[in-house]
Amino acid sequence: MNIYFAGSIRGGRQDVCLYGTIIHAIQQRGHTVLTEHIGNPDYVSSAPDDVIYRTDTDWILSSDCVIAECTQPSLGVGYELAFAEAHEKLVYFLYNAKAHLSAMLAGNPALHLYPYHTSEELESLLDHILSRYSV
Ligand code: 6IA
Repeated sequence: MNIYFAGSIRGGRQDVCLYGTIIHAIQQRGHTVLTEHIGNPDYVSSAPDDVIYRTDTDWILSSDCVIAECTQPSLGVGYELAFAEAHEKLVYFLYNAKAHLSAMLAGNPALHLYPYHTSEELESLLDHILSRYSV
């Protein structure tokens, strides 16, 4: 399956290694991550913002589902998640249970929210989410 992974870029790169771990775990389970660069600590891009916007929204539309790591707040991730929801894509929200998740996510009963405490818990949540998708 083609999975769009969303994680903070200009919102702050504190969790970039965590993103890399999640992306690797998704790939190890046999799926394609359209946005592998999100987990690369050295990622730079000279593409203009309008090209980034068009590429990313096209990828969301072509993806089978969206998985987001929402611990680090990011305007871009929030926009992508609302865009995906508006286009009837399944979106899975992963976040550290200690994070103060925005009420706009935490308060929406229609969302698939997955708080986790440990990296083991995160791995088993990914297993749970990805078991719905055959390779
Ligand atoms: O507001 P943010 O930058 O934190 O938004 C991050 C989200 O928007 C990610 O999930 C990305 O899919 C998307 N996004 C934002 N900026 C970029 C980007 N280059 N390249 C690809 N996707 C992006 C920005 C240039 C960067 C190297 C500084």
